[in-house]
Amino acid sequence: MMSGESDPLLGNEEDPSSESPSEVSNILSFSPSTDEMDESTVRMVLLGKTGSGKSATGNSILSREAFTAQCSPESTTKICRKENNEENGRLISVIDTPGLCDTSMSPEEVKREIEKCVYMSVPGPHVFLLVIRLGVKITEEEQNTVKWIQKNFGEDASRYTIIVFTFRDSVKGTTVQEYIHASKYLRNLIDSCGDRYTFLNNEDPDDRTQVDELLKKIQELIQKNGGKSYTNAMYEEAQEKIRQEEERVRQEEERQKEEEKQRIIEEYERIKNRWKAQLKSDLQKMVNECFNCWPKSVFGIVKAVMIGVPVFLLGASFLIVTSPIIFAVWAFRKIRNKLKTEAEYIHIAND
Ligand SMILES: Nc1nc2c(ncn2[C@@H]2O[C@H](COP(=O)(O)OP(=O)(O)O)[C@@H](O)[C@H]2O)c(=O)[nH]1
Ligand SMILES: [Mg+2]
Repeated sequence: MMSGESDPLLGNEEDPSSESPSEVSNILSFSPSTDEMDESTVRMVLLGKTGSGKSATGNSILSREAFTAQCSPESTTKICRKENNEENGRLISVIDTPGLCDTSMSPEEVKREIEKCVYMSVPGPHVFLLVIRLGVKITEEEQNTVKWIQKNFGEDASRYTIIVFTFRDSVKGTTVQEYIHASKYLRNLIDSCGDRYTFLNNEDPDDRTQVDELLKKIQELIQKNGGKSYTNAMYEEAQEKIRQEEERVRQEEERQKEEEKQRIIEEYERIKNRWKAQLKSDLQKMVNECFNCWPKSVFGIVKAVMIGVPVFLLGASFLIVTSPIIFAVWAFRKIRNKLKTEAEYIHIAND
């Protein structure tokens, strides 16, 4: 799966509450048939990505077309299906599951269906066959599928897992051993599954040695586990761990949200107080400036009055004092001129 794309498996993990109690109890109330209770039955569950060859592997093991193996990008197996076969006097029960990255099913549906396999194989599967296709690049989607299995079935599941590499025929020019050992991821995966793996070419149903080898490995594993199978309790424990982890993540997210909220409130208060202080200081400055201006203005007015009034009074007094003199001089000169003119006239007349 490319990063950024929605992962039906991981998406599924985010909502444990999506399973209604009634659905879970339906699964739990699954009643096993007699063969499942038979201690000699070998119970195996096929897990893996869509198209990895799960159904074909089931058919190879059962030596018949029990499941529909199809070359389709979408899984043809929508529900867990169980098929039995007798092999050397021993009953083999194979459960085929939907592809873990099936795009035609919702993550909830896939999870619900896959978890049925545990209850379908009561008292529990002896082995999980983790099917991985050879010859194609191990994608992020493939890795997520494995992660999903490890997470949902828990750490215990690896003790019951055998990796089945299908499409053995597609590896050309190098041995399959060399092929898988060239990948660090596959080496680590094999290591985490106790070095248990095998190869299959499902297109060669006549080659029984490959199936016999797988059955031998399954037998060895059962013996190693003392005949015990993976149990519902282990599954429930793994699910409880997931729920606890999800709860922890939810609480962590809530705590982070709360912290973010507090940080925003504090930031808001800090900005508000800064602006308040700024506004207050600006106002104070304005008031101070006004008060500083006032005395200057008053002094200016007083100064103008004190200088202007005496100057005005002086001017007015000068005019009052000088104007009669000027008038007298003017009148005297006027009378003198008149008298002079009249005297001249009389003089002329007397002549
Ligand atoms: N060449 C080759 N084809 C295979 C092998 N295993 C499965 N296939 C083909 O791969 C396709 C998908 O297989 P299927 O079992 O339906 O995959 P599932 O989705 O995992 O169940 C089918 O066409 C199979 O015939 C194999 O080992 N070699
Ligand atoms: Mg299938």
